[in-house]
Amino acid sequence: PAVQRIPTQPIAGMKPGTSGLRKRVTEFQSGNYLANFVQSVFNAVRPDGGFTGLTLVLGGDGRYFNDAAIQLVLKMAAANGFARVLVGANGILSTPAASNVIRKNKAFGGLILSASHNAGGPEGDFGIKFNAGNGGPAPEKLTDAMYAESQRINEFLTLDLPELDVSRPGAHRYGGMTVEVIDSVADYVQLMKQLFDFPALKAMFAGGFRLAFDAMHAVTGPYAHAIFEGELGAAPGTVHNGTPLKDFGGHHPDPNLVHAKALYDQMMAPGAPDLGAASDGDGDRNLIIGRDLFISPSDSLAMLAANAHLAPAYAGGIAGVARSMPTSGAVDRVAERLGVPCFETPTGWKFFGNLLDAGKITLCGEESAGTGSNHVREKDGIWAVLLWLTILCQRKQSAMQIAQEHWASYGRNYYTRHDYEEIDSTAAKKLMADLSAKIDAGLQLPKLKFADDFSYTDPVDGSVSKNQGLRVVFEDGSRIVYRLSGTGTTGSTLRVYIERYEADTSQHGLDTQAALADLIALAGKLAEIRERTDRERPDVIT
Ligand code: VG1
Ligand code: CO
Repeated sequence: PAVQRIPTQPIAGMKPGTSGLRKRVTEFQSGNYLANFVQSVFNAVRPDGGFTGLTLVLGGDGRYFNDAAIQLVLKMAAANGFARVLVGANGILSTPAASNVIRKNKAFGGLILSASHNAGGPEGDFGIKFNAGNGGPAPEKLTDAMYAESQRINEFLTLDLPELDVSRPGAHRYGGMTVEVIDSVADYVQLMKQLFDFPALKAMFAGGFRLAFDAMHAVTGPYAHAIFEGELGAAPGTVHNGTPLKDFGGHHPDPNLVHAKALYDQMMAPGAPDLGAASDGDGDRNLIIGRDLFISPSDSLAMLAANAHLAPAYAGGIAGVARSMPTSGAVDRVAERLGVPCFETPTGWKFFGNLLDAGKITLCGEESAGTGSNHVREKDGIWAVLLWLTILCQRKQSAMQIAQEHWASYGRNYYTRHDYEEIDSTAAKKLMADLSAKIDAGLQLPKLKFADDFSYTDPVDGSVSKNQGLRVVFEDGSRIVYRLSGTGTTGSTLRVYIERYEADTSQHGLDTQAALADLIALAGKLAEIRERTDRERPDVIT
């Protein structure tokens, strides 16, 4: 069939946020919304020679609207001249699996359909993002270009083709293009086998080790079944909520203490398994809970960095680490002891890409339950669980012992994040603007080291990203950080990150909220949170 050029008009608000474009499903379904954005992406990334001979990777987390979006993207990819699309069977690829498929096949890039930890279903959220040939999320320069294209678009290209059955594996001719339906899980399992000692882990499970993994009815179900129960022989039932559902069973597939409470309760109860873990909608996050101990993601990153050499992939040591600015400084101390650099980047995985590509870092992570390494260019939930399993296996200790020894050796960074969700956007922006002005005017606080608005200069390409969060930092390294979420779809979400370093081992067993009570109170007062948001308390505390 001939390429159809469908006239269209720009639609406001198509600005990719922290991780792609996320909107309500209903917004994506209206008019030409999705087609406009996909064409804007293609226009922004199209090489001079067009897409001739190039491969696109396509897959999503399986949420509501995934199926329809896959079909639309296939038609548009064919019309825009791609030679080949690799699509996960049934349109499914976890975010780290998609990153791997792009890299392994030297694809031009990929489109990942996901709103990650946001709720799904007809009333929930949908999202889409472009990853480049390195397998990583498009850098800001590209997302800015996509937005610019969306503001001047006047047509999109498509083909009048019947729907393609993406449940049939193998190669299919589609328009002038080939669509290869690939196994969603196989390549990923193979990659994990290269990084970790599967026989050793298998022996640990055979010896009675117990894991509880909550897939939250999201994309990791099939991956977790295949790896933990299949390859490693963990008991059937190790994977909870392992059947992906389009609406995640009505829950937020967000692995934190609020949304993964059932797992937390199980880990705190008598007879708890040895390790509890969970992942999110698209499989890039991880939550780690030891028996009787929740390990904060910031601590987890530090502990993984300190012990990474226990896994075959990192036996030679790590080149460096990076963390997002709001992530605690626990990993900085590990880097210092290892004698490797530690980079501080803005929030969002796209900022790690250059550092990983340049070989400056091996491991990186964020306080929002994301950790990863140079094996792909996304954070990777199951990878983090496998690295934790490796550490437990090699050290023959419990997660609790490992954490306590870590704190005794490095000190403990008490850390919490308070989220005020879906608050009025105008009030949220004013709160930030007024606090910023207050900081510019000079804060008068005892033992204040500095306060500023975080700005990042990429050490590889020199690009500058401003306004990445307000920081109030004290002489002893204690910090309060404020930023507005870039992944929400309704109103604004204020995130307040609070941290205090404690060197004294006798003070390492405190309740986190109690240990941070003074700073939490100060954080509220400085930004006038209660007055300006009308909220008595945060919606989510992690
Ligand atoms: C949040 C997290 C951030 C993470 C991003 C995408 O962004 O804070 O650390 O990279 O989600 O994660 P924000 O702008 O809402 O704070 V995911 O798992 O949604 O791909
Ligand atoms: Co995610």
